[in-house]
Amino acid sequence: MLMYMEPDKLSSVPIAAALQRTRFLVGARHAVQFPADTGWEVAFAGRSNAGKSSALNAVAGMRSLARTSRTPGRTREVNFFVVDEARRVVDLPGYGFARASDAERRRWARTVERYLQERRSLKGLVLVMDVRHPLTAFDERFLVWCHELRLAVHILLTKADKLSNNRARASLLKTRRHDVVTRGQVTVQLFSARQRQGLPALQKHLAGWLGLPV
Ligand SMILES: Nc1nc2c(ncn2[C@@H]2O[C@H](COP(=O)(O)OP(=O)(O)O)[C@@H](O)[C@H]2O)c(=O)[nH]1
Ligand SMILES: [Mg+2]
Repeated sequence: MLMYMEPDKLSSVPIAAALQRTRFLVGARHAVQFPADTGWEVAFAGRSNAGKSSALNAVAGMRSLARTSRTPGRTREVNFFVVDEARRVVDLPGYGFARASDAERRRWARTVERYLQERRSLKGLVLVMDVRHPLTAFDERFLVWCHELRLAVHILLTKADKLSNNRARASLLKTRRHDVVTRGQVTVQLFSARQRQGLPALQKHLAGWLGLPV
């Protein structure tokens, strides 16, 4: 039976369906454990507690991810998820976690730097920030890093449900105007995992990077 659907919903359905098949593959502590570097890959980054896992869950409907991200140790790993045999989504370990030692921070930097520098299949990065305090010092450094590596970045200003529309919009405009953003290959959008706000826009962005038919 044919049902009427709004054009925006209609166009996002096949992408959504493809992304919803995403499954956990492996948690890597070292680069040697990364899966074969072929096809298309997109990575999610951001400070711990920014809302990275919730955004990934919303986009990929990964029930297993929610569990994965609560497993001790897993949040310090590079977690690989497969969309299909040629496409992957990666959850990078969050930075700025509270009780990390200097040695842990150095290990984080080494693993993530190595991943960003060497990953040929990496087509773009989703950088997740809390809409209430975007562009922390570390976010800025991370963006400079991505700029130097010529990596495309899509900033997700998440937890938009925590602000009024006006204040969320103000945060969006302020972030878009920041020179670390205007300088590079960077796009910015509002998002809420809780209210599924901005989900079709994020799915379209991912589909573009992953070479999924839109
Ligand atoms: N209100 C609201 N809370 C959110 C949203 N996304 C995540 N959170 C909450 O923020 C906290 C951290 O989320 P999580 O996804 O685990 O962050 P991660 O450490 O970056 O993976 C949790 O308590 C989530 O419930 C959102 O869109 N809206
Ligand atoms: Mg997480």
